[in-house]
Order: sequence, then C-alpha cells, then structure tokens
Amino acid sequence: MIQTTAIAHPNFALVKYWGKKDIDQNMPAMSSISLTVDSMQSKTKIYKNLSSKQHRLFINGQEQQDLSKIVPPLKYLSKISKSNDFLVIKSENNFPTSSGLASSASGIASFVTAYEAHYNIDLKMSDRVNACMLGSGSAPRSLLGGFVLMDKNDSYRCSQILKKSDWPLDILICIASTKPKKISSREGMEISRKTSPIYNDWLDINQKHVNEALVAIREKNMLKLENVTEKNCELMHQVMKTSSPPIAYKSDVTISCVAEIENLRAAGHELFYTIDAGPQVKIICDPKSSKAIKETITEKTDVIEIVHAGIGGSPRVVNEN
Ligand code: 2P0
Repeated sequence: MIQTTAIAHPNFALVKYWGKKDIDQNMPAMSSISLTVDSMQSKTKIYKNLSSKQHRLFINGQEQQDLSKIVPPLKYLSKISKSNDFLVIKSENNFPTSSGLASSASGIASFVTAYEAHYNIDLKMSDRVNACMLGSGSAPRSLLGGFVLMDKNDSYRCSQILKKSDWPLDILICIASTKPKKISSREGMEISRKTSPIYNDWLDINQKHVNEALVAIREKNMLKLENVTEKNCELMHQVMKTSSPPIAYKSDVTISCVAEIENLRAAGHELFYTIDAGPQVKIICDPKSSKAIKETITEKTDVIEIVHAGIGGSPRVVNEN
C-alpha cells in the first residue's frame, strides 16, 4: 500500500491571531508574525482507506470522532487532485497536544504537505495556504521556516522574513501543564470577538504591531522585538480576560515564569516571552543565556519541563514505507 509521511513544526506567534473575519472560510481578522520551532514536530502519514468509505483520523494513536479541522482542507485538496479517495490519516506529535503549543498548526501543515506529495499535485503556495487555513488559521505559518509573516492584506500570503541562519536565537518552552485546555482557541476567539469591549482596539493596533515587529526582525533588534512581542501578547490576554465569560489561559506557574524572566532581564540577559492559548511560556533568547535561563526557571518555578529548541525549517516529506 502506498503511504506518504510528512513532518511539520509548530510556530509561535510574536504578533498574534485572535479573532476571525470569516468563520466559514476560517479566515483570521488580522495579520500575524511567527517563529517556527525545530525540536517539536508533527509527523503525519496518509494512505487510502481500503476497508470503509470514510476518512479516519488518528492523533497519537487515538481515533478522533471530530474531523472538523481536517475535512475542509481535505475537500479543498481533493478538488485539485480530483481524487475521491477516503483516507486514513495518522498524526503523531512529539509534544503535548491541544495545550497551547500549536499542535493544530503543525498537524495540518504536515497533512497538507503529505497530501501534496501523495497525489503528486505540485501545489501553488497560495493553495497550500488556503488548504491549511481551512483547517487552522495559524497553520499556514508552519509552511515556512524561520520568522514568518502571514499578511491579511495580501490574500494571507505567507513569506519568510528571516531564516534561522540569519538570526539563530534559542527558544525555551516552559511547560507549565500538559493537560488539554478547557476552551479551544476556536471557541475562545469567537467569545472574544463577540463580547470583549477592547476587541476593536485589538484589531486596530494589529498593523502597527506588525510594522514594529517587521522592523525589529529585519534589524535583528532584541529590544525592539521584546517590546512589541510582549505588548502584543499582553494585549491578547487582556482581550481574553475582558471577554464574557472571561477566558484565562495563564496559571500561577505562567505568572511566576514571567516574574523570573523580568529578573533575568534585570541581570543583563537578552530574552523575551510570549504566551498563547495555554499556560506555557515561550522564551526567545540569545543562545548565550539559555543555560542560565533554564537553571533559574527550573529552580525558582514549578515548571514540569523546559524544551530547548531552535528556529525550525519548513515541512518535509520523509520516506517511511
Ligand atoms: C496564534 N493562537 O497566533 C494565536 C495565539 C492562539 C493564541 O492561532 O480556530 O488553533 O483553528 O483557526 O489556529 C490558535 O488558533 O485556531 C492561534 P483555528 P488556531 O498563534
């Protein structure tokens, strides 16, 4: 049986997506900028289902009943491949799933990459972006390595701002909890769009934050990138907090990690943080400071584990038949 496997990495947003312009098309209401992460990955294998007329999705060996993130990309791609095959899709993450570590982005991007190779369809980048976005609004950013811009004002075109070798920063992922989140990003961002009194301010400031981050990344200026990344992150968490009901993804461990980051910065280390829809704290830092940061955070907080990563590359097909 012919099967195809691809690997993609998660991405962490420095300028974030939180809120949709179009729910049916799953279109983000704003542009975003991200960093692809190497050590963490989703590996997805696909093959034709010969035993039943349905798609079957397994994540980390568990069959999923909810196929709502995979069917829209599949339909988009099957129009291009002109295949009406039913597929078995088996995806494995080497990191906790659904806990604010962008597993849906790397999962969907690895699926789209495997599909393209399996059916030999040689997609345009815009088709990859469209297929990924139908599955997860943050997934198109995982189609490229390095620092990535997804530009809402240019049909969500994804472009690489810098690659790893241009600015080889370290990424330390402080795992505060491995439990799946109670409110999915999809639900949470709809609640915020409908109820947060500062949601429009959040939309209005997006382009300014994008411009600031683009300058900071192109100049490789840590201080400027720290400034805009932390401002953007904290504003998103304010949007969440002012939603009704309020949404809180940070935990006590998250807060204590941030306090230690401030201390490390005061001691002269170059680092900044971002936090997504979960309690994990992602630290971006000068590799020279990684050891000291890991030692301090491990000693002073209750983090479960710190994953030491670098900047990652684009998805790839792997031979595993
Ligand atoms: C981001 N997040 O920009 C933001 C920051 C979470 C917080 O993109 O509904 O899983 O599938 O489009 O892509 C998470 O959103 O949501 C996300 P859907 P997705 O990384």
